[in-house]
Amino acid sequence: MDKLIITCAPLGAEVTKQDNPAVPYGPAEVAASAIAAVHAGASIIHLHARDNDGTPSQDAARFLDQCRRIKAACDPILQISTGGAVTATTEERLAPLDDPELVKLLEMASFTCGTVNFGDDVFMNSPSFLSALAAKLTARGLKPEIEVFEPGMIANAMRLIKKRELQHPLHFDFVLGVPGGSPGGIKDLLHCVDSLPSMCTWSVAGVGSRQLPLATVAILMGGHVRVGLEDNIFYRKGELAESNAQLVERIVRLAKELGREVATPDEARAILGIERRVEAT
Ligand code: KMH
Ligand code: ZN
Repeated sequence: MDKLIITCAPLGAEVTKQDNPAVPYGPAEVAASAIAAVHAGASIIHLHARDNDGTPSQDAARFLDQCRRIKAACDPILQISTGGAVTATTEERLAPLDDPELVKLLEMASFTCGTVNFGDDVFMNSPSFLSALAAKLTARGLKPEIEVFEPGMIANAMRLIKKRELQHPLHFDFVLGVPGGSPGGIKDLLHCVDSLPSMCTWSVAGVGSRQLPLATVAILMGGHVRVGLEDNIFYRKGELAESNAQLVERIVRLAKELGREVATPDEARAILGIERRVEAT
């Protein structure tokens, strides 16, 4: 088995400080939380941005500020969200990829491969948006992380491969347990994994109470794991997580117990076939 890649998603567009005060807002808090997660064992940071008051943002300058602060302290693979919030326009979601200073610091970007109900909302990812996003990521030399909220999105990714809009080897992240998407039972994860061609890599981001059981199964199966407050604000039932680092530390402990070594950022680059774009500081 490859070493285990741990991705941390320190904040999303949905959970707030009202849900858990450890959710970071603004570049300084986001960077501090991400740096602690890297020191705990994360090798990929999946980044959203928020204004200091918590409003979700796709502002390139905010992403750039976060990325510079993180890169000054450590060297994870930086992956920005192109999903943003369900209220973001497609133009807003693509805009950060047009900032050359930001793109220099990135190695990946998220790529949700279809439209899905998302709680009481709809997360729109039309075929024309997917083609535009694929073209942009290819032009920028960024590796997509194919976010799969339900298994139909795997078939969508394969259609884009067939049309040569995406290239193998693809890396998938199964985001399971969002109301409206796959419920995130263990059989749901097995079905997703079984649907992938052998050259693909995958991780799982279990949402809420699905985080720990799905992460444990992924460690045992040779997949990779995403944790973080974007997906889950609890450490265990009724107990809020103290930090992103705490959630990463638990995965590192579990991996050790289960005999799986944890990948460094450079080892994660090698596993994912990513060529380093930025010299480590
Ligand atoms: N906030 C969700 C609507 C991504 O980062 O690409 C979308 C999301 C996926 O979080
Ligand atoms: Zn996200």
